[in-house]
Amino acid sequence: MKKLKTWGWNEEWELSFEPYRHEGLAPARVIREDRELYLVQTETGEKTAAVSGRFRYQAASRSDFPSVGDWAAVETDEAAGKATIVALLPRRTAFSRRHPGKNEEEQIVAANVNTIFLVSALDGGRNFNLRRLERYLALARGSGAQPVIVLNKADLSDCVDRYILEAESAAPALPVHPVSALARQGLDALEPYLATGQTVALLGSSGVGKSALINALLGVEQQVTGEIRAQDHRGRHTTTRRELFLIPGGGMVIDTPGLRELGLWGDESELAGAFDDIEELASQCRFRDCRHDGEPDCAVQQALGDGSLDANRFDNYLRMRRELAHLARKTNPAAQRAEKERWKKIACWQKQIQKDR
Ligand SMILES: Nc1nc2c(ncn2[C@@H]2O[C@H](COP(=O)(O)OP(=O)(O)OP(=O)(O)O)[C@@H](O)[C@H]2O)c(=O)[nH]1
Ligand SMILES: [Mg+2]
Ligand SMILES: [Zn+2]
Repeated sequence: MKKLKTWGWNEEWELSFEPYRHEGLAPARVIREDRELYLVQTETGEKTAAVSGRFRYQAASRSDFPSVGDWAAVETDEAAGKATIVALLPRRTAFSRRHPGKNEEEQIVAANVNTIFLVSALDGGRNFNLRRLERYLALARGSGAQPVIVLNKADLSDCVDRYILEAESAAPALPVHPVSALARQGLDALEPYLATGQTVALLGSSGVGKSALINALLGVEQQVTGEIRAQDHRGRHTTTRRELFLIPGGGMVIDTPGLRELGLWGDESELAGAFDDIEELASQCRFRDCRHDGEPDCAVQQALGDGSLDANRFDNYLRMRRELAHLARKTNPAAQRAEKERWKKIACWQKQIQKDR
C-alpha cells in the first residue's frame, strides 16, 4: 500500500477496509468525477471506473454515489485498465450542499478532505463578498473539515490588510491567507496544509483563481484557467468537473467548478459554529428562547445597537437559519409531522372562526 499512502491511505482506512479485503477487493481513491464516470487511483495505477449494478441498486440517494475524495472497494480488470466500484468506505468528512434543482437532496462536493480553502479574490469585483463567505463557511463547518480563508489576487489590491480584517470579521478565529497565484506570492503559508497524505479542497466562486492556485501549487499548468468578464469580474465556469491532484512531494488538492448555488444542507447546530459570536451573545439574552426581536434585555439587540454586531451579518444569520428550518421541515419526518399538526390546528381554528361568524 506504499503508493496509496501518498494518496492518503492510512491504518484507519485499512481498518475500515478489512471486510472488503476478505472479498478480494482492492482499495481505490476516487480522483475524478464526470457525471457517472470516475477515475480512481489504485495501488497499480489509475483506472476508469463505474459503479456496480448492485451498488446502484442499493444506493438510497444521490449522496450514496461516489464523490471525488471517496475511498472505495473496487474490483479491478488490470488488462483493460478498468475498475468497478463495489462499495464506499464511510466518509470521514464531506462538504455538501443542497442539490441545485433537486432541492430536498444532498450533493457531496468533496469527500474525505482535511482542509477546505475558501477562496475569494481581491480583484475589486464581486469575488469578495462577506455574506457569501459566511454561507460557504456555514457549509464548511458542517463538513467536518477545517476551513481556511484564502484571499487570492492580492497582487491586484492596494488594501489587502483591510480585506483581511473584513474576512476575519466574517470568519472569527479562522486563519486568513492573502496570496497571489499569478505572482506566486504567499504560497508558503499554504504548505502546512499540504503535508503528505493531506487533502485540501478549493472552493469559491468562478473566476477567483482556484485552478490558477492549483497550478501554482503543482508547479505545472495542469488546469485550464479562464478569463473573467471585464465588466463585473465574474468567471466563466472554466472548470467543469471535480478532480483531485497529487502535489509532487506533498499532499493533494481538489479543484472544483465555481458553485453558482450554495443551498444550505445540515441542521441549525452547524450554523452555530460559523456564528460563535452571535450564539455567545444569544446566551446572554434574558430569555433562553429569545428571538432577538424586541424582547427585553436582549444582548443581540444591544450589540446591534452599539455596532459591535454588524447588522448585515445578523441578517445573513437569520436568513440561513430560516433556510435550515425550512429544509428540516422538508427532509425530516418528525419536523414534517409537527408542521402538518400545526396546519391542522390552524385549519380547525379557521373553521371555528367561520362558524362563529
Ligand atoms: N491578477 C491575478 N489574476 C489571477 C490570479 N489568480 C488567477 N487569476 C486570473 O483569474 C482568472 C480566473 O482564474 P481561474 O483559475 O480560471 O478561476 P477558477 O476559480 O478556477 O474559476 P472556475 O474554474 O470557473 O470556477 C484567470 O484569468 C487567471 O489568470 C492572481 O493571483 N492574480
Ligand atoms: Mg477552475
Ligand atoms: Zn435576544
